[in-house]
Amino acid sequence: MRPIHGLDMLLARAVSLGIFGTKMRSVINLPSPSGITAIVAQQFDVAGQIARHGLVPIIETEVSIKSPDKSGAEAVLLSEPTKHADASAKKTWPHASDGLPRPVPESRAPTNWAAVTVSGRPFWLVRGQEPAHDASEGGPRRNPGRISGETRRGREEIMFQYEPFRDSTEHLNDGGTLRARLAEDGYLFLRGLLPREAILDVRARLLNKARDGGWLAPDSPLAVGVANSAAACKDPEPRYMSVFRGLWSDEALHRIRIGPRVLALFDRIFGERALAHPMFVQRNIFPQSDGFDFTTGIHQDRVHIGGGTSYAMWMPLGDCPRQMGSLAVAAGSHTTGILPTKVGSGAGGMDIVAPIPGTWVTGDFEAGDALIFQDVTVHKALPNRTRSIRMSFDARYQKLTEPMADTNLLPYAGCGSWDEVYADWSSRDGQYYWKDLPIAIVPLDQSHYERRDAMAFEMAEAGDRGARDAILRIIQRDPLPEKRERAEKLLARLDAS
Ligand SMILES: O=C(O)CCC(=O)C(=O)O
Repeated sequence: MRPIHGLDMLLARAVSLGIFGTKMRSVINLPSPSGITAIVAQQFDVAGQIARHGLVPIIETEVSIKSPDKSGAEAVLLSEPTKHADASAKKTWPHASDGLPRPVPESRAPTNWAAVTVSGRPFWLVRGQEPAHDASEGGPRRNPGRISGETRRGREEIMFQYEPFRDSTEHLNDGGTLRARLAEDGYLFLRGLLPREAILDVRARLLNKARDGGWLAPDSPLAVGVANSAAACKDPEPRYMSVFRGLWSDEALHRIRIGPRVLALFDRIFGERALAHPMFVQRNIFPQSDGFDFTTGIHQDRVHIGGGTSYAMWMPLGDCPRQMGSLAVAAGSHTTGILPTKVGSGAGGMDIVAPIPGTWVTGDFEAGDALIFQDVTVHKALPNRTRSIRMSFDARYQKLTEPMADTNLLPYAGCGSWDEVYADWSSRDGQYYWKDLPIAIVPLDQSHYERRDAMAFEMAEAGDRGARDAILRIIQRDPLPEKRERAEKLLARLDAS
């Protein structure tokens, strides 16, 4: 490779944009041992520079298919990369009889990659095969050549292929087209719905609180939001909630979802007056690591939101490229009704178990972009593979004339009463805005949670830690003291096992 001038600056910029890693390619023509050794050493040198920025380098040295002695050159090449690996990695990096590295099952790499660490840092080597289709996923159709991504559930890696979002920005002021697209796809992707500066302002307010709560790496710029990995935590763990309460109560955050641009958009979509639910979710997703994963699983919102038909607006608080864990929706999945769920770590401690209809779509978000989707549209988050906390909020909207489930009138679970939420606000603007509205309030259909809880108890009794998130939710949120007590005992048993 030719020297890359200004690489450190470029890498720092890549980190700030949430880039996950890099790929470098060198081509070998002849079986020259000294030349090949130099090429591989150069790749590992540059990879070290890349890894020092926290990015994952992909090293790709390959023999040209036009080489006059292709197999000779490959034989020399195959012995090279292991020379640079840690002793521990060498031990766990088995080779097949053909000399090709085999995937290391314990690694974080997708299954078709072999991983090796050098000086304790991960380097990933592409093995050069297409991933096998995981039939058990039964998911949406794959589209080779499109954006690829991975999701990690436990130790499994499942490869998905994503289409890009259909962009509806140019139809922002045309309620008829927005309605037609929602009816067709179940979602709308809108660029620049809100001013970038307004979102970045809310982001800075929340990051300040996150830093005070110990969530951020002390020596990094606030705006990048680099996580303190030792503080990684998730909703509803007590150590998450103690910091989160301050974030969720932030007055600028509350106002942004009920601002005139947002409400006017939903008025246009509905063709009548829209109602913003008082309850909404603010999410802080710490980076995925070997010991931590809080990637939102595949789900539909209807079971959690209830009432009539509602629509979510998901908005990252800052730029959110796919690598930071942006949202993906299964376009067209909204016509299939409510799909069966199992206990999981997804929204409300549930994940969908049925094959997913539709086509997965996703994209990179910039501050101010919004994704709107119906309450039966299947969706999930991508894993956060950056070093920063992914901050976002998702709020719900419906026609004022439709019924709303009672739970949407409450503050977020664990955040106290509305008076407590508003206690530190500097103005009353936006407080109790729903009080005088003619809302038909109905009870939330709890049957989905009841099924989840029965399943979680059964799993926890059998020592299955997959029930832990659901058990935590019962402890924090269930109104029945005897149920909470049973969950507490089971959690203690799970954590001791
Ligand atoms: O942000 C996430 O991780 C999940 C968001 C989500 O599930 C929703 O908006 O309904």
